[in-house]
Amino acid sequence: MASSYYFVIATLVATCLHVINAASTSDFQAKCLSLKPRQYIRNSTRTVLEYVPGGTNLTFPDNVASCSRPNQVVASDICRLALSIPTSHRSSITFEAWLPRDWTGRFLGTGNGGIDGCIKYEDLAYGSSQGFATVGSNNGHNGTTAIAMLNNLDVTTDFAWRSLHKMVTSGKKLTKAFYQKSPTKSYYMGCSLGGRQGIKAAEIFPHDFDGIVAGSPAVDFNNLVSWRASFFPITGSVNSSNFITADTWDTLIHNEVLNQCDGLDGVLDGIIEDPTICSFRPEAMACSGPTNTTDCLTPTQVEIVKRVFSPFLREDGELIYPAMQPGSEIYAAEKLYAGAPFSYSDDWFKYVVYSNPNWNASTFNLKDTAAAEALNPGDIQTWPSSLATFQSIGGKMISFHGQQDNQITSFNTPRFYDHLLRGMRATTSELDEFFRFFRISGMYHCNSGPGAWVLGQGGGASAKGIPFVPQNNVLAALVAWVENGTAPETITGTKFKNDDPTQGISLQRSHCKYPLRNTYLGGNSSRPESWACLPTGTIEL
Ligand SMILES: *[C@@H]1O[C@H](CO)[C@@H](O)[C@H](O)[C@H]1NC(C)=O
Ligand SMILES: *[C@@H]1O[C@H](CO)[C@@H](O)[C@H](O)[C@H]1NC(C)=O
Ligand SMILES: *[C@@H]1O[C@H](CO)[C@@H](O)[C@H](O)[C@H]1NC(C)=O
Ligand SMILES: *[C@@H]1O[C@H](CO)[C@@H](O)[C@H](O)[C@H]1NC(C)=O
Ligand SMILES: *[C@@H]1O[C@H](CO)[C@@H](O)[C@H](O)[C@H]1NC(C)=O
Ligand SMILES: *[C@@H]1O[C@H](CO)[C@@H](O)[C@H](O)[C@H]1NC(C)=O
Ligand SMILES: *[C@@H]1O[C@H](CO)[C@@H](O)[C@H](O)[C@H]1NC(C)=O
Ligand SMILES: *[C@@H]1O[C@H](CO)[C@@H](O)[C@H](O)[C@H]1NC(C)=O
Ligand SMILES: [Ca+2]
Repeated sequence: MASSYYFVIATLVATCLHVINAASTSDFQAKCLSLKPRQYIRNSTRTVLEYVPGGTNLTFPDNVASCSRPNQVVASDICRLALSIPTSHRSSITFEAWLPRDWTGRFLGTGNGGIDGCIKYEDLAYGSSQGFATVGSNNGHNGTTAIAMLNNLDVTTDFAWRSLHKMVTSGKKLTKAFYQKSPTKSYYMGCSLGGRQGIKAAEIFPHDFDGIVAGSPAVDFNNLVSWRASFFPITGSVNSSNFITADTWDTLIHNEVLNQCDGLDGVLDGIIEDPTICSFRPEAMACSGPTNTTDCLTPTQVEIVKRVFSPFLREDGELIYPAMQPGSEIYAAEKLYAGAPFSYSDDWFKYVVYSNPNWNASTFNLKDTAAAEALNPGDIQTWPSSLATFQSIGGKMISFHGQQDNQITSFNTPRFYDHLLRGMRATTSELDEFFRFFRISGMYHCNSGPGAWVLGQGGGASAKGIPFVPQNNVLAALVAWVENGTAPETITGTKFKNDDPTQGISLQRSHCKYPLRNTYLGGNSSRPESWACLPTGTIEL
């Protein structure tokens, strides 16, 4: 009797819950479809307004192919809104808001990459699944080239900063209209160009975000573009006699880098914990005698490798951009050392700096560097010497950088950190009050690599298999810092076996806050407790 009585009650409760759930789903759907964005965003054109149930594999038939994002699985129930919003009489942004049914009250802006043109749908899915009202934009143009910037400074300006700001101000208005409540806190997350966008926002629109994750930031952008352009004249074209093939970079050179530097941290694991202490000597691979084999380098090739790993300097020896860090060669060879113009730099000079599609990347030299710097198109540089306003209103920023980054040398972020220290006349512990930088060993550009690289940083790496908690997830760490005052001391990254969370954890490491260095204490090196963050002794604290 009793058991069937309870069964009836349980069934009734379950049915009621289901009805409540169904009712709120249809309410949410109705609320979604009744949103009138033009009331809030003047002159905007609505292209999509739809309720999307969690689990839907959404397709984007109009998204340009070069963005390589034809579809996205949506993790949780959302109201999806897409708009075209003008930014001038000759420019506009494509804007998306993914407004979750289970809203935490938080707002999240997402960034872009390269010289895109591409909405990061994976970050919209990630943010909305964690309860953020999440917005993204195409940064003012579509696709992965800069052709749209040719003779149109408005498109360049959108790319440099205006698209993000427009996206945030529009996104906050729409979030408030939709939920009838302003967001409680506003966050940003981006990597690479997206890291730069976050730092630029902190500099010129310090009220836009309460918290910013700025990964592998493309700061000092003009000089970054020149540094990347500098490799083609160094390597020569694929057909030149001393061209170093991707195969040679992959095997011969990368293996020699590991041979010289992997063990400096006490553990032979393919991870160079701190590449700043790796003084790589390519001479070790020089052919002994006139042999022509793939097992050694000619004298000219030794010089090429040396130049690749040297700082990029002006004629008077002043630094333009720091050296590529060793450990990145496998993937750097695919783009930066491919014996062809690096497309992002090539486009920037052709369509933005010189407005000359016939500009020839093989002639790149220091005059081009100076021209790009002097022009600073759309004020894209992003090299603030102070973020005092952002700090004074309570803003918090977390930066991270993969220590085997193959696209933006990780040596540039310590340089930026030191630039802020000097500009703000701060000590590291003073900077720590609002800006913390974590060096992620064994991570390539923004994600992947031999190290413990899964940190909840978005970009498709999302939060694969890791909990949304401050210790393991950089976005959760930012939320805890902003809302609870708990600042992260370390960020624990995870490496899954074969990068597949279903196969289990292969390694975890608690990455240190700069300028501390992860130091091996002994024991199982795949466990975080076998390492400690210690002062390097080479940096004045
Ligand atoms: C909206 O469009 C009108 C007419 O084209 C224009 O005059 C006005 O400046 C635009 N407003 C905004 C905010 O873009
Ligand atoms: C989503 O749909 C596309 C085709 O539209 C398909 O290629 C892809 O595998 C699907 N993804 C999932 C996870 O089902
Ligand atoms: C960019 O693509 C979107 C579709 O994803 C389209 O609605 C928009 O008009 C395009 N923008 C430009 C400037 O071509
Ligand atoms: C290199 O040589 C191949 C075949 O000889 C040719 O097809 C290719 O265009 C050349 N590439 C460059 C960049 O000169
Ligand atoms: C090595 O030998 C091959 C084939 O004989 C030749 O094509 C290549 O140019 C030589 N490379 C160097 C660096 O001398
Ligand atoms: C670029 O300049 C190089 C060196 O002067 C020359 O060999 C090459 O043909 C030029 N490329 C184009 C596309 O004009
Ligand atoms: C919030 O702060 C308290 C006290 O500093 C700390 O014990 C707690 O773990 C923090 N909670 C979160 C979610 O960060
Ligand atoms: C070391 O730690 C890793 C990660 O926790 C674990 O998978 C592995 O089995 C451990 N190795 C030994 C020898 O205990
Ligand atoms: Ca190592």
